[in-house]
Amino acid sequence: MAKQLNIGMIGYGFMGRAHSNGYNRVANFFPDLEFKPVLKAACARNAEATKTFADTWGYQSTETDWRKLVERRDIDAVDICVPNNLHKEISLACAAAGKMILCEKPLAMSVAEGEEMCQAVEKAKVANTVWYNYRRIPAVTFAKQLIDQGKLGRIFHYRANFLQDWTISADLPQGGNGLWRLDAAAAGSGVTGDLLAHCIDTAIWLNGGVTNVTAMTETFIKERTHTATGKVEKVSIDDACAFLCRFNNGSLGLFESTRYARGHKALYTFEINGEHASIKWDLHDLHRLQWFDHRDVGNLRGWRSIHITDGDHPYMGKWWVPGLQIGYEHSFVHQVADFCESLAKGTPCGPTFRDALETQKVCDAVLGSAKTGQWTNV
Ligand code: SOE
Repeated sequence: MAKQLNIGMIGYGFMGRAHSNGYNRVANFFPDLEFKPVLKAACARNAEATKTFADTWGYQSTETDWRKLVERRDIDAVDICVPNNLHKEISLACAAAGKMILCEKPLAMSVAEGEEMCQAVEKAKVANTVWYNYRRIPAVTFAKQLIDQGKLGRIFHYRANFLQDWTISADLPQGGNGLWRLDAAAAGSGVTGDLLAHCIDTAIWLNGGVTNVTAMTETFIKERTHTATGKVEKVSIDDACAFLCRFNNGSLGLFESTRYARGHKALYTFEINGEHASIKWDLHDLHRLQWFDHRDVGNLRGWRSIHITDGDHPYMGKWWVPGLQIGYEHSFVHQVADFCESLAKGTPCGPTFRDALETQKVCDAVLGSAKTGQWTNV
């Protein structure tokens, strides 16, 4: 009989749904886990909307004050799915109450905040993880295995993009549901914290730490109506960001993100060039890993497109039969499964707050460099 892991969810937006789906499906596909999530309570300020969310996803109860949820004795783990400016306060309260934390990315508004959060969870010794979900797309996890096995040899280049186009209209307000991502007071930054943070997390995981960066950012639409005040206010987020970096292993990095790439909805791609082989991955074709191996016989050498759906590919043995693929939402199921497994083993579930702080450090260095125009150490 599995032990219950009682979840308290704060927030009910897009991510609240993605995480709830992960909790709901995990036991069907990972039946041997020692812990099974139970959706105990959902919490948000709007009582009616919270009730609808709770009924839709199967939460047993609702709260409208996150402090009450954190204090509840029947909650083991709190999922923080609210705008970034609330991550720190809620995390500190959870740590003080001895609750485990699953926090939406990015960890915090700044390195200083993130450091405080790390100290709080480490002092309280509560399990913690940050939802950088793309690590757990099977093709990305497989790339990690290939790199760790040394199949690429020495790595020379790491290239990543995250391109979207949903904020091009000047009529789009800042602030409010979904649109808080455009409001620096709630989000901290624009594409750097929202999109590049994913690319940086994956890059650090696959290729190790970053030494220094040089960056540029742009805010294309300088003023937008604020949903809360109804007034036209200055936009302080970065709409686009590009940076170069050096990794600790001597390789060079090139990263770009924007919400102004007309035609691209969520095009996260990366390419890694090593001494023996190269890897390419594309979120729009997420179950494929492109692989080029210079050690192949010369006249057969070329890019292979590996369909990551076999039982011996990461996570895939848990799903359907070989050849049948899974999607975006499964990365969250995998993170829940790994969190439950690490609880059983008493090991950390990466990315922990401390791991996510490394990403935060790169983000802060990128934004700092864009301001000064100087190379900046991480
Ligand atoms: C923004 O549009 C967003 O939803 C991010 O907030 C997510 O983290 C990313 O995975 C998809 O895009």
